[in-house]
Amino acid sequence: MMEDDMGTMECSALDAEAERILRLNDRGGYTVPTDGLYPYQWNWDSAFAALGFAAFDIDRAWTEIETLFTGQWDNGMVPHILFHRPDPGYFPGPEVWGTEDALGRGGARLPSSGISQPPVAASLAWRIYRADPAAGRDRLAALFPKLMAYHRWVMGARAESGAVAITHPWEAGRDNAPDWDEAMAGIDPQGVEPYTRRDTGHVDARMRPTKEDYDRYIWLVQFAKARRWDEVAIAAESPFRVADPTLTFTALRSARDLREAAAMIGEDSGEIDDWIARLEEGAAGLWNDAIGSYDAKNLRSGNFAGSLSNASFLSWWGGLSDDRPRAALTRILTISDYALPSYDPTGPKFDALRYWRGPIWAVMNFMAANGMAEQGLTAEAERIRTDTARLIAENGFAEYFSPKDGTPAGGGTFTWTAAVWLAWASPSRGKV
Ligand code: 2M8
Repeated sequence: MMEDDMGTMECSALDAEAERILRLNDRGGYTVPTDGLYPYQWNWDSAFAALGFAAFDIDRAWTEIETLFTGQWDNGMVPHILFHRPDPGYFPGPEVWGTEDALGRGGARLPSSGISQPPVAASLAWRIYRADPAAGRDRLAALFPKLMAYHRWVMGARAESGAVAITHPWEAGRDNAPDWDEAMAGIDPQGVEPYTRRDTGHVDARMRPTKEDYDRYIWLVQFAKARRWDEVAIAAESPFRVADPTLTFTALRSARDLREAAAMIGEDSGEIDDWIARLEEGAAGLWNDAIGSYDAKNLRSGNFAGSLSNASFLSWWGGLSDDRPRAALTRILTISDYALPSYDPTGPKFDALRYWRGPIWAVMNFMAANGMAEQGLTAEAERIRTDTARLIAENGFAEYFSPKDGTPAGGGTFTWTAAVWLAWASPSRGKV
């Protein structure tokens, strides 16, 4: 759909609906991804929620990120979930994570998970600042040391190969992506305590990870909990350690945006320059010639996953002008009715509705396309933006969408889909 194809009335109705969804999912200072299925504050969802709020309520946008950082650990880590208020509708809850006496948690005041997520907060905070510098200057300056501590943790705890590694599939945010299949197969989930999934009570099980996946997710949580969430012990002993394009490219992008923020505030950026150099080198190591794209790498075996994913196309968002991924991108855009699928539709593991093994995710489209536009791939970027708008206009603010026919999947009235609409996909807004 080109901009002109959507009537002004339809567009403003969707703008209003997106705003309503953000308000609906607002729990007072933080936003849940969607009611029921995800009743807590998630790290990267929240940063995107802030971006959405910035389109109509800049103060509320800053509050969202500030609340996220109230859960920051003493070691700088920002958890992937903050359990502000108990809710039995989600598994695994705080008692399963058991982070109370975690090394690194220090005086963190909030119950939380023990792992992190793609570090997009710095980039989105920078974007929100640029939308209204007068409103954002002091708020960004106050957040800056916290953002620096977060990235110091990312670089210190996870960037031993230059690229940024995950210790659990949930850290990549792409929970059941084929990227982790080899590393997950290396886990024997013996000794997992009995548990009851809650997600399949909210959403069709065919759209969710399998039981084999969940056994391993919980096994990895128990493994790290038994080590008091000690990053050094986990790095030395866990069977699961995978260098991930999502974390690597989002960390690289955030480092570049932090450098801009440092210049604005008048802070030295020497440390950030080092991070950028290390991450660029690490990113280069994720290039997999065999599939002509960036790829995840199992740091235990040294093997690439062989997975052409939507995260593969975040290299432009990471600020790399490398043109090599363009051939794969052109192929994916040509064969897809809607872009960008989370996994190559011609690949052996493609599944149109199963979560991160095929479906389209608005937040990934936002980052991929904005990166492409910045690097001169304007036609590709516009194709992805109009596809995102069409998916939402035709199917609503779903968690994700089938790349075959746009079928909405997962949860509905979804915060980050609404946010991406307001900040970027909507023909009328798109101003953040
Ligand atoms: C999904 O992940 C959570 C675990 O973190 C889950 O399935 O329970 C992912 O899509 C993740 O990227 C996202 O942040 C989260 C909340 O939307 O849901």
